[in-house]
Amino acid sequence: MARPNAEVEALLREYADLVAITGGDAFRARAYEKAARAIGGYPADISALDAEELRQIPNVGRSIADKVAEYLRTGTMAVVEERRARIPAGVRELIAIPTLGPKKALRLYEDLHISSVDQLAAAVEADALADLKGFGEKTQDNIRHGIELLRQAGARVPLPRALDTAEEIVGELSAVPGCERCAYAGSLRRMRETVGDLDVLVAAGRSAPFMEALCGLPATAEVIARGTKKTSVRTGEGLQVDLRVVPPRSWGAALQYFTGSKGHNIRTRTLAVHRGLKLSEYGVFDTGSGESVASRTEEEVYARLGLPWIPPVLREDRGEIEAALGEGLPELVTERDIRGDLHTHTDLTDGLAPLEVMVEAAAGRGYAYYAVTDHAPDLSMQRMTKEKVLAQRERLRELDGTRHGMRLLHGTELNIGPDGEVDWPREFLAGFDLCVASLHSHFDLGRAAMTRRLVRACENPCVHLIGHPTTRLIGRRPGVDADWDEVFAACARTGTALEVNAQPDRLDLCDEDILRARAQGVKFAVNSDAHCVPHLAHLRFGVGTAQRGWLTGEDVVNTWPLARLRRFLRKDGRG
Ligand code: DGT
Ligand code: CA
Ligand code: CA
Ligand code: ZN
Repeated sequence: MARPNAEVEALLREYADLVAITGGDAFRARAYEKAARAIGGYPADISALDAEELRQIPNVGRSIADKVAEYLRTGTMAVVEERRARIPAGVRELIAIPTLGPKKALRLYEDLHISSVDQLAAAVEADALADLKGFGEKTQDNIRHGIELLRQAGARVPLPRALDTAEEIVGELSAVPGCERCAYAGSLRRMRETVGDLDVLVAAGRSAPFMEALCGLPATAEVIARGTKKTSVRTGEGLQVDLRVVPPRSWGAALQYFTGSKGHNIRTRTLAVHRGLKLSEYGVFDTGSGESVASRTEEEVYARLGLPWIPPVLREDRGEIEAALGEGLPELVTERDIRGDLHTHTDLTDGLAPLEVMVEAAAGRGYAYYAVTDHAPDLSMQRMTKEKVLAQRERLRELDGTRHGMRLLHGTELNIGPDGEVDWPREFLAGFDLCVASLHSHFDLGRAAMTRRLVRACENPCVHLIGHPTTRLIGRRPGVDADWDEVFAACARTGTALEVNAQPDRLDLCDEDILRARAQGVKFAVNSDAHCVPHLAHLRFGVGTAQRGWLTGEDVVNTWPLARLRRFLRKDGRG
């Protein structure tokens, strides 16, 4: 995403929050929220646009366009500065706590002068909220639980933000004279769903110019520690970056060591010991002679241990060493293998872009097929009707095959009701090429009822794919409780695929659930769930998650040729 778009999106979101906290009208806060989404989702860099051009972006009216133009011109937005002066930043932090709304946040600030999550946690522990109106036992429990959730994810950064920062830093350091190699390692290279800190490596003869460069980067807000081997800084967004400069001959060993995971490294070091070797970030050494026997490339290092090179996404000590020594590593699905996206939206429901624009962008990604799956009527705020969806189908059939020959599938995203039933009668559903079914409500049914509900949905012959199956939101909402092994068995039995939803705050199913489902023979679809053009590119995070779940092209139905996919969609077990 273009950086100015992301900056303006963040600023407008902040303004919306501040309006809500200060008791401004809810409509106004929502208008800013919508404009923030639209600008974040706008495919072109907005920094070259004037107020008039900004107004062409959906959901951006005159007043918002003027404020954005002001920001692009001056670097600040006066209305935001005014509100910031009235409300400490920590109060806004409070509304990040699930279930704590802006009204409660303001009350906590005005009545108890609470302006940070830590202060709130302390107040709950000290039972200081008891006398506050509207903060009964249940609310306090919710707050306690919400703080816990926030803290679990808290210090960790979502994958896309970590990746943007890492790519920027690697780009800058690669341009420093004397740089032989530069890459990021750590959990980001393993594509974990959140990242604790960035680990950047440089291979060079002298370290000083790189340490200097890192400290001077625009992204760097604070230098934590500066040394000759390692320097740590913090970015303006609060992400820590550890830079290590290693001699070029140690590159492979250092990359292997700092990619981790810790668990994987313990296994590789043990393997080395069994072979009379010692493995460190400097190389593989003969224990007897102390001589270095491998260090220049990762391939060399692994080969010395009797292993093939192991893809970083597998390095979690979840059986990859055994597989590498035995039956072989899986041939992981790649982004290039994906022939089409099977879960996407348009502005007919809550997407931002019209059908034509989404289709054009999808064709630009080289897809062979593409499914449009707008929301079904039971999600009543989307106001879907039969007439609307049939009109969309007609338009879609006209577009079918006209963009680089890409084939279009007409689908819908159904809502799984509390009893496992879905929208629309069966005859009507039969008219769709593809039905995704997702949970959008009733998340607290209890384990048995939730399991029955999901199994029921799988047994529906019209349901091909369960969307974002657990409905977790990383750092904000845990997944629903169900007997997942039973659900996975139902998927395998009925030929219902499970989604690996690529939205970075979902990544649902997650890697561990994928591993469990795959063991039962379930098939998967890796989808963007795009609500605007830039979201289509989120697919890479879904592919990373699928790889962490050991999936191959054979496991993922949207890598298959269309004819085979269509057979699978008949749900007759002959996929
Ligand atoms: P994170 O930052 O929490 O998302 O996760 P990682 O895996 O990036 O962890 P980090 O940044 O602490 O360390 C980067 C890598 O360096 C880690 O994956 C493995 C290696 N490493 C760090 N400390 C140790 C250690 O004490 N023992 C071993 N074997 N490896 C370590
Ligand atoms: Ca790290
Ligand atoms: Ca680190
Ligand atoms: Zn969706």
